[in-house]
Amino acid sequence: MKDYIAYTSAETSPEATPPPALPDLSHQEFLRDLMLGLAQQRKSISPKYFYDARGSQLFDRICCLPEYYPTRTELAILHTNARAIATHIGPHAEIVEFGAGSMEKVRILIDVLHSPQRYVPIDISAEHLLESANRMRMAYPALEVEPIVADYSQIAVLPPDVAPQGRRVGFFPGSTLGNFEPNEALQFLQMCATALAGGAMLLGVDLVKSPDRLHAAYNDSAGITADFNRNLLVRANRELGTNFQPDQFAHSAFYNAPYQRIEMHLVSTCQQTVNVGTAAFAFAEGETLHTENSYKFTADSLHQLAHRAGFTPGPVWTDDDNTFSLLWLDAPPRSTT
Ligand code: AVI
Repeated sequence: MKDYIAYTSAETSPEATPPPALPDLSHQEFLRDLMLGLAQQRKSISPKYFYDARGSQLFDRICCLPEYYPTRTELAILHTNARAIATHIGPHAEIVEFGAGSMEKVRILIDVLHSPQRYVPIDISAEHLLESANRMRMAYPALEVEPIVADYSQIAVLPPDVAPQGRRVGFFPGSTLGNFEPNEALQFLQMCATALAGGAMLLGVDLVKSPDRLHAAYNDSAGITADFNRNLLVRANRELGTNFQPDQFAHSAFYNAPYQRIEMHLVSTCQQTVNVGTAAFAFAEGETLHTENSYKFTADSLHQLAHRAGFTPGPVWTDDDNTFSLLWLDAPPRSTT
């Protein structure tokens, strides 16, 4: 029996199972996106390129920083409400985790579920996914663990349901939804509503709060977020042969209140030119490369978004300070045609 499924972004059917995406292919995509992003009047690049091995390690460190409240707050909400959430999920469930990473949070749920049937973690990082999936198999021998190596935002079709007596529940913690642009967030949730028809989704999102608290979370005193931001340039130099001078780019993160989002940028500290492939891109002093948006939500904005995506919002679990929330969203019924 094969112990994982690999999808490319072009093929999302479980019947078509090509080998894991070749590194060259992802380099080509990175090169194309970087060239397109640098050619824009306002230079930008997708935050998905933060997560090479070093970027993932730096992100793990960010999650433990005193200023970065989302991870520990979400973990606390999960611990406090695990049994109530388990009642909603019900027995014999199948949990599909989008962007599974270390699978730490899902364990809190699996530990209290009644006879969970299958766990389907989806992640683009094959090595990390398969290692974590093996740890899950050892920790939960009765649970079927079926990892899928793929860009979870492209998975329109999930493997056939194995648990007809239980529900299929999507789990998307960590407020990663906030790293999508609003139209992408809607499209992703619409895709989830279809893929999870008859089931539900548990979504973890960061909430709008005082700009000072937000600012501190993305400008930590140890400088880990700055390293995480600059690592994108280090990665480009290594993988694409670009000649960014990371120390000539300053980390900048601020709360853009009208858009309800943290913006992260790399600010060129001098006039300089960067070579990417055969092209050269000029940076004026003070010009920025926009590397990430992290949208924050309100109860209202979340309800509207969920409705527009086709979900029916249910209970919301939050902390006493309304810092972070976990939302239960019922997917539409399965179509009988
Ligand atoms: C992964 N994501 C939800 C994090 C966030 O808060 O937007 C990424 C991050 N960027 C800087 N710090 C953490």
